[in-house]
Amino acid sequence: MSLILQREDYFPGDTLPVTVAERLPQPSFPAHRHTFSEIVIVWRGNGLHVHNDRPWLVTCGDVFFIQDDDCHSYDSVHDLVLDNILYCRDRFSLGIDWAQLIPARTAESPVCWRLTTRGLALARGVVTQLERECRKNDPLSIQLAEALFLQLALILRRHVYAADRPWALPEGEQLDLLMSALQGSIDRPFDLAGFCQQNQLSERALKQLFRQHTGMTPSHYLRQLQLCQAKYLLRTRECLISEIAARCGFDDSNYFSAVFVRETGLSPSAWRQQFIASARPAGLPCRLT
Ligand code: RM4
Ligand code: NI
Repeated sequence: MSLILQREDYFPGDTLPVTVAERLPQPSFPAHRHTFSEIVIVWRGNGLHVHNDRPWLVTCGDVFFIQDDDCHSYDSVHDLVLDNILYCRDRFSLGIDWAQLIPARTAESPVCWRLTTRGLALARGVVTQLERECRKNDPLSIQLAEALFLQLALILRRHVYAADRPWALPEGEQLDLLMSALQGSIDRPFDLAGFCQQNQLSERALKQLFRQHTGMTPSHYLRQLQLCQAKYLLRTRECLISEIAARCGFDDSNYFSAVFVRETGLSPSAWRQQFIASARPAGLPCRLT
């Protein structure tokens, strides 16, 4: 494979650290390497992108990080519209640890990210500014271009949404995921370790995040949800305490009663008694569904 794209052919100046090559559309393009790196952001359409021998069907919201020694090509394109953000790391002058920001490929796989819709819109705005700035060659524009590139890299980091790497989900979304799992788990035990494993999240980091935002641990939160549900059922249903316990995630109704007493100061039946005298019509059926 001999095609190597040269900096001179793509960068308008030899000090410019970054430039934007719009592809409206991106035609089929043979396998090649570069003497620069690129970030590819796909805006619309679709096509086959072969990156270091691995094929990806690319479409709107896909982002690829291409290192200079990577090899890639485009094929079977249909109205594929993308921007190539070309950059030369050695020309950057801000003291940024780029390795922390721009993901490097691993031995097994190149890096493909998916951006959330919001991330895509934000990236669009920055790329438009960057594209304008890269046409100028004065020192301030060059610095501004680098700053905009930094902004873009940060936006990508923050708004990545990758089903195969949910640890990269924005923190708010990790929290949403956990909250809804907990809410859906009122009637059964919740296995946080299993949940984290299944969603490839770090249990420690997630617990910390949860505490930061709610002031509780996930298990404390779940326990409170279960107790609220139990109070509601005790008040509105005339079922056995053991049935209510089961409905609230407790296999053992003695244990349920012990927890209930500890949390409310009353046993479940005493708690229910408080409402018996009040307006509830007699003989309310036990319907728990
Ligand atoms: C091509 C194609 C290549 C890119 C060059 C700059 O059309 O997108 O991947 O390296 O442009
Ligand atoms: Ni390329």
